[in-house]
Formats: sequence, C-alpha cells, structure tokens
Amino acid sequence: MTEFHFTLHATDGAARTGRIDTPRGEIRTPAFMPVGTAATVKAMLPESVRETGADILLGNTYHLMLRPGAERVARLGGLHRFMNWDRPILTDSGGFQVMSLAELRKLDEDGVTFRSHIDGSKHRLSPETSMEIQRLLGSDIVMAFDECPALPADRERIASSMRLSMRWAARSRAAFGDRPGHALFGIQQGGLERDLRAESAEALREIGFEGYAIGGLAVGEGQEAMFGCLDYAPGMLPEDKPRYLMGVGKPDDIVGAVKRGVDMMDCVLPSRSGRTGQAWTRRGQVNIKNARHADDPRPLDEHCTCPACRSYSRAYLHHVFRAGEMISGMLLTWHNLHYFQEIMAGMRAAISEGRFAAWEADFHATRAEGDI
Ligand code: PRF
Ligand code: ZN
Repeated sequence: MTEFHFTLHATDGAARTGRIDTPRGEIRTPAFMPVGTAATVKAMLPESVRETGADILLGNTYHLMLRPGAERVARLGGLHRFMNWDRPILTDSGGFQVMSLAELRKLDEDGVTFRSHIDGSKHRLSPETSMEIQRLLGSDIVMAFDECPALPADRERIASSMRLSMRWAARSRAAFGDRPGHALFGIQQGGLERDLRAESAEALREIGFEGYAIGGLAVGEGQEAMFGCLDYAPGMLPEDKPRYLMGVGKPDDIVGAVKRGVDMMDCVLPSRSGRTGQAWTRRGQVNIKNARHADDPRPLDEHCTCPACRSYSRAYLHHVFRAGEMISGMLLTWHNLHYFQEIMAGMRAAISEGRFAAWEADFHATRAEGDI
C-alpha cells in the first residue's frame, strides 16, 4: 500500500511545488481544496469537481457529526463511498466551526460542549472524540483538534489559546494512533505574534506530524497583516512536510500565500460566491446580477474552457440567476472552481520552471479592480 508521503519537486524563492502521495491518489501542490462541508461540493457532481482539476476535497467534522452522523456514514461505507468521491479527503477537526456556528459553547481544558445550530441538541468535542469522528468518516488527512481565537484579541488570550491548542495537538496525536496511509496534521496558532507562532511551531515539531497547518489567519486581520505573518510562519514549519493555510482565500490571497511557502489551501469562496452570482475571472470579478450583462452575448471569460464559458453567454447567466434557476449556481460554481484550479496549475508550472515572479506579475497585470 502507498504510504502518505510528500515529495518536494522544486522551489522558486519561498514558493514550492511537489506532490503528496496517498493510497487514494496523488495531490499536486500547491493544491486548492474545494469545500464539501456537508458531503457535497454544493451544486456540483463529484465527477465535475474532478474535471475542474481538484485532487482533494475538504469535509467538516462539525457538520457531518450533527447530520447525518459519523456512525451512520461509517455504516454506509465511509465518506468517500457515501458522497461518491474516491480521491483524498481532508477533514477539519470541528473546533473552528463550533466557535463560528454552534450555540451556547462552553470551553474547558478537556474540550468544548455546544448546541447544534441545526436542532439545538447538545454535543461535545474533544481531541479524542474529534479523532474518532474523523476515523469513522474515513478521512485521509485528519486535522488536530484546536481552538482559534477571532482577531483582534489581546496577546494573553492568544497565548493561552495557542498553548491549549498545543496540549490538544499532543492529545490528538496520541488518540490518532498508528494508521498507515492516513495522515494527521498539526495546526500552528499564535495570532500575529511572531514569538507565539515560533513557540507553537516548536511544540508541533516536538510532537511530530505528517503535515503542518497554519491556523488562526484570515479571521479578520486583513491581507497585509496576514501576509506579514506568512513572511515568517511557513519557514518555522518543517521543510519536508506539506504546509496548509486554512480557510484562504481570494485569488490574490492564494497567490500571495503560495509565494510565501504555502502548499495547500481551502476556501468556500469559489463555490459560495458562485451561488450568489459572483464570478472570479483572470480579469477580475463579475457580478452576474448586474443589469449591464442582460444583453451581453460574450462569455464570462473568453479564454476560459469551462462549460459555463464554452457554451453560455453572460446574458444567459444573468437571466438564470435573476430567474432563480438552479443551473445558475451550477454554472458559476463550475467556472469559479475551474478558475481557481487554473491558478494553481499555472503556479505549479511556473514554480517548476523557475518563473514564478513573472507569472505573478502577469497575474496582477491582467486583473482590474471592481466589477468587470
Ligand atoms: N483551525 C481550524 N480550522 C480552520 C481554521 C483554524 O484556525 C481557520 C482559520 N482561517 C479556518 N479553518 N481547525
Ligand atoms: Zn469559465
């Protein structure tokens, strides 16, 4: 059986390209992971998600434990079989979603008690229960259980939360056990405090993980502050293991993160904004709701090869959005996911050919601010 293994192929400045081998297939890095929170990338068939170029999806412990339940998914053959995606799946560990979605949260040393945002039922998550749920789901890349404070927060709060997350990381490692072919990723915290990021990285390296995530960013600090942190945070993590920036981002966030040494990212943006009429293109954002598209026979992006751009006009996309037709979310999500994967493929090729700076300059030069 293939073990979980990361191979670095090339670097260009801090940017890296490589490959993660898993028993369920390879993940080309830098990788963008579409979000399939509730065992579906909304509005997309799994085979269509694959056609956009995705090697791996993200699923959520929090949502799946509440509905349909991890034991049920396990009885039905695991998450891959349940949702008809046989390639790698990474699952987030739940703590971050509890803090943003659940009601009546109570945090203590052992874990967190909360009420479901769906039906108010009471649940508990801890490093041990999160590892068990992710095992039941059959996740290939399991995330350590952590806590992520919203920014701005004072230094004392960030430090104590980070240290709690590091104690939880050690418990996650112990509870994960020995599972060949599956990986456990630790999550660095520490807000925008450089010494706390270093302390967190050191604690994670001491425990030892198959990959390392950078958590606690893109939580309200803004791009400049996030990039400031990414100027040093990836370099604190082991060079020979994948580095994953959680919950990022817009195309320019993704490019800036890869430039600074990030290998993996996930974000709901391409799928969520597709359903609200927002398209992301090489030349900028298109708000398909806008009346000026009503008579426009051109595609969203004349250079794009996705089904939405190959076969439909802006006028049609505008019409079906206004009419509330389901195909609107389907086509725009497909286009957005295709575009995000095209960015990743472009960066991978540029890094391996040592021309990332030129690729990045072209990426920025092609784009306009505001609605195009
Ligand atoms: N921790 C976990 N999941 C996350 C985050 C985190 O810090 C973030 C922060 N951007 C997104 N998702 N476990
Ligand atoms: Zn397109």
